[in-house]
Amino acid sequence: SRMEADLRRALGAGEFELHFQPLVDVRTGAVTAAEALVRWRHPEQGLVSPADFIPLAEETGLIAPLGAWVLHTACLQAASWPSDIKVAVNLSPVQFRDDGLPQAVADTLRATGLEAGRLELEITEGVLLDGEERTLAMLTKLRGIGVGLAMDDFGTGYSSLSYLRRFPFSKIKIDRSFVSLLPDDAESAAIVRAIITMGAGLGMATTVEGVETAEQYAFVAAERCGQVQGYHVSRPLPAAAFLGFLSGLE
Ligand code: G
Ligand code: G
Ligand code: MN
Ligand code: NA
Repeated sequence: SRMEADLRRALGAGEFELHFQPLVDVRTGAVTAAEALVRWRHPEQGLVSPADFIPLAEETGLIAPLGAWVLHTACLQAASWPSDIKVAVNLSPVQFRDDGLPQAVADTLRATGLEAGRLELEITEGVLLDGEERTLAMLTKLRGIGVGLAMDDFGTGYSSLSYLRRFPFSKIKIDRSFVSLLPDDAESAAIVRAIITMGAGLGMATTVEGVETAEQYAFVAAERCGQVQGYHVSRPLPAAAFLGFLSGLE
């Protein structure tokens, strides 16, 4: 297709960039991490959302070079940040299906000089459908490298609580669909509270996504989630603006 050719061209032309959305520790208010979110700076269409090109990249196999670029660039940039700040990178289920992934992650850490403990890989529940043995082997290899593993969009799709027990995740990211009706909606409040409690009981960090208001922030902070991510703290920012945010200049 035309967009496929355009996507291929864009990779060569260096039209992709990463934006970074801060994650804040609710106890200290400090930024502890940033999630890398890819954007396509298209010469005619302007900034294109990944929702509009990741699916095509997955269908065409272009996600392999694009995902490698994202991982390398996120690690390289994070290596220049203060050493207490981690970077989180989203992995497509297609990348997860590649047996070479653990080696590629280890190679990227070595090439960029980023300490393994500062990289967190975000995985959606979809990858867990590939087969339990293979998934467990892959996750175990990745954890063996020393990177963090976050279960992204938790609570959507085919979540099973047993996944959390069986697989070595270090973090749960509570999907923003559970946050949008907080703090007034009793059902949402009960679900968010229960997931935070469960994460704590399983020794996993929890990040609440999609926190847009001061009231939502206060609710999840009172429930003692680990971190908060959302427009109330900051939108995803270009690299330079993220560094400005860190220094309190924004
Ligand atoms: O930032 P936002 O609206 O634009 O992202 C939309 C979707 O694209 C989200 O589901 C997000 O996880 C996904 N996404 C953003 N960056 C990446 C990336 O680098 N790789 C993959 N696989 N998905 C990404
Ligand atoms: O699917 P994943 O959780 O990786 O992607 C995060 C998505 O959520 C990105 O598209 C990001 O831009 C978006 N996002 C981040 N914070 C907020 C928020 O506070 N509200 C909404 N509606 N979206 C958000
Ligand atoms: Mn994510
Ligand atoms: Na998410």
